[in-house]
Amino acid sequence: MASKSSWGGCNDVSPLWTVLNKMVPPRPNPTSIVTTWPYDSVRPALIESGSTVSAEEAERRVLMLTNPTLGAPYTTDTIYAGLQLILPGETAPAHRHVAFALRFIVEGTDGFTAVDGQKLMMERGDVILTPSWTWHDHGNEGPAPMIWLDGLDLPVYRFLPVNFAENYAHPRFPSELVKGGKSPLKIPWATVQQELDANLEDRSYARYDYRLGGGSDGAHLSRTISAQAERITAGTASETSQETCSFVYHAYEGEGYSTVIAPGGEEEQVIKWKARDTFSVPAWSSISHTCTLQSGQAYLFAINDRPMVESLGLMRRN
Ligand code: GTQ
Repeated sequence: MASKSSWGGCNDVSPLWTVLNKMVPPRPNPTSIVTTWPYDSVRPALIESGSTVSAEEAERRVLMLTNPTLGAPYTTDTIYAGLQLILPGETAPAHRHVAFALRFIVEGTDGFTAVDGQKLMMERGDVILTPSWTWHDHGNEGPAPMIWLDGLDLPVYRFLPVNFAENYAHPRFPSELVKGGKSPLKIPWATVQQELDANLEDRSYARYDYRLGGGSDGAHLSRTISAQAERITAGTASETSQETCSFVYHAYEGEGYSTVIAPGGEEEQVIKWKARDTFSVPAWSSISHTCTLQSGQAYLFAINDRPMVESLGLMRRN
């Protein structure tokens, strides 16, 4: 049972005036902190999990990226992320849940996600969507481990406890390979990079917001979480931005660092990254990305909570 509160001889009441500043703070006040998951550290652990537990047994063989202040399922206050491994020949059995999931493919070839009968092959940099309540299973028909970043809206269900799941009666939901590989549920990296690289000479920085249907006026990838990609030219930095969104960043290509000032903190944190590293950025952080390559471009992918922040009328930016 929860601890009892009382005041003035009355049970189950508590004085607001002792906590008002915490409940109604002078600025956005996320609990999560900037955290980094260098791929060089996570990958060996993930590979080790491959010899400890099978994908079938684990159902989803994932190392969750847990924010140290909050634990699972929080990577930021609103976003869950994890790195999932499927070894050659394995299947992660079919299930469906209320939670929305997106995946960003990190390594491997000839892996697939089947979503409601559509079998989608996955390549590095692809984003694959699993909308709420769609049957999905994963498999690896290639010769090497398949690893991807899962992004889900699981923290939402801590205050809206309506997420639930169902297992399919068989490991795989019947699916057919999608002809030509094109599906509204798959956004290949090439289309994203093409957008980011438009006017490469004139713009040292570009941001692409993933939207359903690919255009700039489509809906966000879900009603809770979505994604963006950013390009930074060698030797340059992006302008500093501050939004009431939180982010799980994942470096796709290149090298650089991000400077982050979390809300309320004076201190600037410098996060060094290279391809395949992941880091979390709490809401209302000031953030700027620098590419330290001698030439070329760095590309960052990020899961964000923009849809819910916008739809609730909570979007603020500097
Ligand atoms: O692939 O369905 O990382 O349900 C966490 C929960 C992945 C999934 C996760 C999930 C999934």
